[in-house]
Amino acid sequence: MAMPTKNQKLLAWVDEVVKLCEPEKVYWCDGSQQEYDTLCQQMVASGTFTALNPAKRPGCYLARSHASDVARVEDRTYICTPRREDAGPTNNWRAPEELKTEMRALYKGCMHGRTLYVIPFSMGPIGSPVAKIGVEISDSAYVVVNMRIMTRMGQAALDALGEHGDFIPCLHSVGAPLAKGQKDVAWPCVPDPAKKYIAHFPQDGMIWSFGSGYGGNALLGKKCLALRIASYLARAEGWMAEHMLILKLTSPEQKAYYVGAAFPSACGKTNLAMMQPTLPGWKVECIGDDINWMRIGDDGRLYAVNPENGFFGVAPGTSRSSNPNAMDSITRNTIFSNVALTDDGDVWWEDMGVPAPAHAIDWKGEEWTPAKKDADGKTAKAAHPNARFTAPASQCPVIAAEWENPAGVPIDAFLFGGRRPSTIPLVNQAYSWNHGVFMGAAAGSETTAAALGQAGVLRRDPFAMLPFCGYHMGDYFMHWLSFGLRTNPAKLPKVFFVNWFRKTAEGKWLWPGYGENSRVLRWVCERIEGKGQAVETPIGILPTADAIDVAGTGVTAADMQELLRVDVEGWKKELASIEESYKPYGARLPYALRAEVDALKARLAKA
Ligand code: OXD
Ligand code: MN
Repeated sequence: MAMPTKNQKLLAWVDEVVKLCEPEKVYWCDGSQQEYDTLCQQMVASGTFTALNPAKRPGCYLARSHASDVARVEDRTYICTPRREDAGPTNNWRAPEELKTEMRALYKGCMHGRTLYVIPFSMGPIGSPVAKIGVEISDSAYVVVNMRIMTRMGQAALDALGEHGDFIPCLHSVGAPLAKGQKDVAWPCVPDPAKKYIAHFPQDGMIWSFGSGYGGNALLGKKCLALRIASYLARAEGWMAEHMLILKLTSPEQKAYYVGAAFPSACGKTNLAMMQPTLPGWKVECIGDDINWMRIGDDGRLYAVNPENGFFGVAPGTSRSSNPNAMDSITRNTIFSNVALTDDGDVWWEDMGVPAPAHAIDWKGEEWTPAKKDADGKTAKAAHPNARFTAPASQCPVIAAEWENPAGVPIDAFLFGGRRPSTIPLVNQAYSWNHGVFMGAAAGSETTAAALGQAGVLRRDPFAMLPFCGYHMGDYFMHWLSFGLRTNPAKLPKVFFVNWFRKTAEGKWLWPGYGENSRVLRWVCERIEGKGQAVETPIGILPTADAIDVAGTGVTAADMQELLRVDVEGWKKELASIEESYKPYGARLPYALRAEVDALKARLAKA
C-alpha cells in the first residue's frame, strides 16, 4: 500500500507502535468530511454515538462515557523529566525509563481487535511558523472525530510535516483489547482510575496516554501537547504557551484591542472569550477560548496564536444568558459528551436556560425525570457536571476574521483572575511587568461547598497553569519575568487582575458579570491608552469610584465602593497566604517575586 507520507521517523514510529500494540488494522486519517461521516456512522452502529434529531441539531452526535471516565485525571498525570526536581513540587513525577517500562507492558497487545488510527495534526494554522505538528496514534474513533474538530487534522498536516519534518508523537490507547469474537462496549476504557496514565516526557517531546478516552486525557493535542509539552518547549525556545483565552475588543471609535486572559478552570473563560458586551458600540470577537501561544514579534510586541481549531466547552451552565454565542456555535456539527438526551432527540443540561424536560435519558444512559434522586437523596443531574460540547471554532458567530492569522495578533493586555468572594477588587492594574507576574503567580480560586464539601478554601493556581505546566513552576515564573528583559517592557501587555466573583458578607454577588464585564474591559482599554480615571493604591492601580460606568446595571455606588475597596487587613492575610504558597518552590522561586511581596508589605504598612 502506498503510504501517505515519506517521513521516515513517522513511518518507523508507526511500525514500532503497531508491533507493540498489535492492532487488527491500521488506518491513516486524511481528515476528510467523508472520513468523519463514516466514522460517526460506524459509532452510531456500534452504540458509541447517538445521532441527534437532524431537524433540531443537524450533524450532531451524543456520546456517553463510562462512569469512571468523565474528566481529566490530575492524580494520574505525570511529568517525567529525568530529574524529579525539574518537574517541580506541583507535578506528579515518575522516572522516565521506569514509567516507560511499566507502560510498555500495558501497551503490549492493548489494541487487539481494534483499529489503530494514525492522526496527523497541526496545533496552530497549517504552515504558520509557530505551528507544531503532532501525530496521535489512538485506538478510539471518538478521539479521531474530536481531533478533527479541535485541530487541523489529516493529510494537510502530513503535507506540512513533509519528508524530513519533526513531530510530537502522542500515543493513546483506551486500554481495552478485544479477544476474538468479544463484543465491544459503547465506551471502552480502563475502569480502574488507578490504572489510567497520562504521561509526558518533555525531554523526548513525547506523550503516552493509557486507559481513558475522555477529553484532555485522550485528545492529546490540547492540554498534553499545547500546554504541558508546549510550555516546556516554549521555555527552551523563548516563547510562551499559556492557559488563556484570546479576545478582540473593538471600541466605538473602531480601535481594536487584543486581550489574553488566564482564569482557573470553571471561572468562565469560554463565556468571556465570546461575550456580548452590554456597553453600546463595543464589540467582542473571539480568537480562542483556552490556549494562547505567544512570541515576541519584530516590533518587540507579543503576538498570540490560538493553536486550537475548536471549542471543547463545558455544557452545564452554558445558556443564552451566560453565553449566547456558544449556544449559536453548537447548533450543528457538534459532538456532545455526557449531556442528557431529550425525547425529541435533542440535548439538555442543567442551567441551559430552558425548562427541564419532563423526561430524558441522562448521561448514564438511564431514565431521568426532574424528580429523580441520587442514592444520597440529592436531585440527580441529567448531564454530568463536566459534560462537554466539541464544536468547530469557525461556527462561532463572533469568531474574529484574524483568528487564523499565522502571525498572530498583538496582545495589549493580560487579565488574571479567579473566584475570590472577598478582598480582591473588581479590577487592579499592575504597576510594572514584575508586579504583573506577581499577580499571575498569585491567581487562584475559592472552592464552593457544593464542589468539595469545604467552603471558602482558596486554591492557588498560578497563571491558571497548575495542572498544565510541563516543568518546575518556579522556573516558569522566572520565564515570565524574563520577558521584561527580552523586549522593551513598554511594548509588553499591561497586566490586570480581575475578580467578577466578589460577594457581600451575606453571600450576594456584588457584580453582575457576563456581558457587563465589558464595563471593566473599557477601563482596561482606557488604561492601555494611558487614560482612564485611576488611583494609585498600595495593592495596585484601581479605577476611581466613578471610572467604571455602571448605569443601568443595578450596581449601587456603595457596591462599587466595596468592589474597589483596598481591604488592608484582608490583604495582609492574602500576602501571608501568597508567601505560604511560595514555600514549596524553595530556592527556585525567583527573587523578583519575593521583592514584590516585600514592596507590597511596605506599601500596606503605610496604608
Ligand atoms: C479545560 C480545563 O477543560 O481547563 O479547559 O479544565
Ligand atoms: Mn482549560
